[in-house]
Amino acid sequence: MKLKLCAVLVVFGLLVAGCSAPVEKGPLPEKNVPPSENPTPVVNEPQQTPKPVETQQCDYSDPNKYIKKEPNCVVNFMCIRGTEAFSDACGCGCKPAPQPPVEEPIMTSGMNPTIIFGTGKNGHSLLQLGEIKGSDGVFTLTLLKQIQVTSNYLGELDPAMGDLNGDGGKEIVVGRGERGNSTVDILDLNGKLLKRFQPFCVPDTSCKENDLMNPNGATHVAVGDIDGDGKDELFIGSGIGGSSMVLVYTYEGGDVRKLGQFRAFSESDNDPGEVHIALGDVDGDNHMDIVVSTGGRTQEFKGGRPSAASFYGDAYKTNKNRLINQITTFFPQSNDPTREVFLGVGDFALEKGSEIAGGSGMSGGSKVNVYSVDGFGVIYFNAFTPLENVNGEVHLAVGNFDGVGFDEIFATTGENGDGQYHLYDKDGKQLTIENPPRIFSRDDNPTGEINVAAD
Ligand SMILES: [Ca+2]
Ligand SMILES: [Ca+2]
Ligand SMILES: [Ca+2]
Ligand SMILES: [Ca+2]
Repeated sequence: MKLKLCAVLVVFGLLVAGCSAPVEKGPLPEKNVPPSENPTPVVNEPQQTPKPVETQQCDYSDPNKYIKKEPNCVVNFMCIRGTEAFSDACGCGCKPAPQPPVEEPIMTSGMNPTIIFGTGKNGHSLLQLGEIKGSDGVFTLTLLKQIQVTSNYLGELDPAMGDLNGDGGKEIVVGRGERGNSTVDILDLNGKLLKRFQPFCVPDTSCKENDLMNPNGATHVAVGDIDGDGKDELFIGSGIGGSSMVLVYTYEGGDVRKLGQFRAFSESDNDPGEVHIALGDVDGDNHMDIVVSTGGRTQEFKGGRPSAASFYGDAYKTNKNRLINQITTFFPQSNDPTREVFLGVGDFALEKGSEIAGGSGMSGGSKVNVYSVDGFGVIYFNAFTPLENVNGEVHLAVGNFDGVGFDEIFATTGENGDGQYHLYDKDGKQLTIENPPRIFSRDDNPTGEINVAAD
């Protein structure tokens, strides 16, 4: 509780304080208030005859002792720190103030990461926190902290970052690549494990008939505040064989609670059953939407539908998973046999709502295509040359890294891409990153695939 604004007077050598509300005090000595130097006049000055200043000091040794016994007397003294003034039927005085609630410390170590990277296939299960800044079209990437996550079989991590508990600090969410046992971790920025869970049934355990299966064990994650309560929800997409499931969780009190789930694609639209997820308001109604895209292929997959992105508006609020639209991101002539699309959502055009950026999957030619929710193409460009990124897969993170104008697109390589990255503006023009650091060493991330997310 804040103390009332008090003026301190010196009367007969004793410190006496008079509080401003209600203002009941003797006239101030004229010498303290030269008219020409008093720009803020006292407002609501009571017009009644001022009472004499209370000359009795608070009994600081016993804050519970009443100073005056007169019922509802005027509080015109100052209470020490940790106590507060009261006035009630018994009198008035100082009493112990209620203790402020103990807030959960924000474990940020002063870091403000805006981008997070995870090792790709056959990597060493590492995360890297970074900060991108930009000024006058020149950007810097500063690597802040590398975090070792408990290894999974193929060492691939799919990260996301956001404020899950609403304390103003960011948490890290980590999904897994192939054979990752459907694991999802929540970490603080120092890498401390806050929660580990497996949202799908893990083979080798006793799965029941209605359990959600995810035989490949990959989990793709995204975070965003879907219900507008100031806390980011956690979205998990299935891996290959996982029936295109999207699960929505909230993190509270150190645990996770499932809010809902839906199937993002029919089997014919996404035979592999793997989904990538991004969050953003794509239809401009000020409610966050869930954007999902098709994943990689299975051995048996023989082509079929071109790769697609779908948008589910108000899915959480209405619990109806209303499909806003489904668009084709890459057409068959793009020669992308996997139909996989890596997603980013951001503001790249003046139109209402955010646009959807899709990065091509394996053998997709390192393409980035940006669409409006209506399916109109906004930008098309190649994020890497064939030599830079041999298999043509592009991972994306989107953010307004320089804080001005539209969002930028941060693109990283897929397998056999040597861990390279580039930054692009809304027109597909490559932006300069000064002295770009290597994100993971070749030993730590031998295939050069980098998963990336921004917040
Ligand atoms: Ca937080
Ligand atoms: Ca929320
Ligand atoms: Ca929306
Ligand atoms: Ca910008």
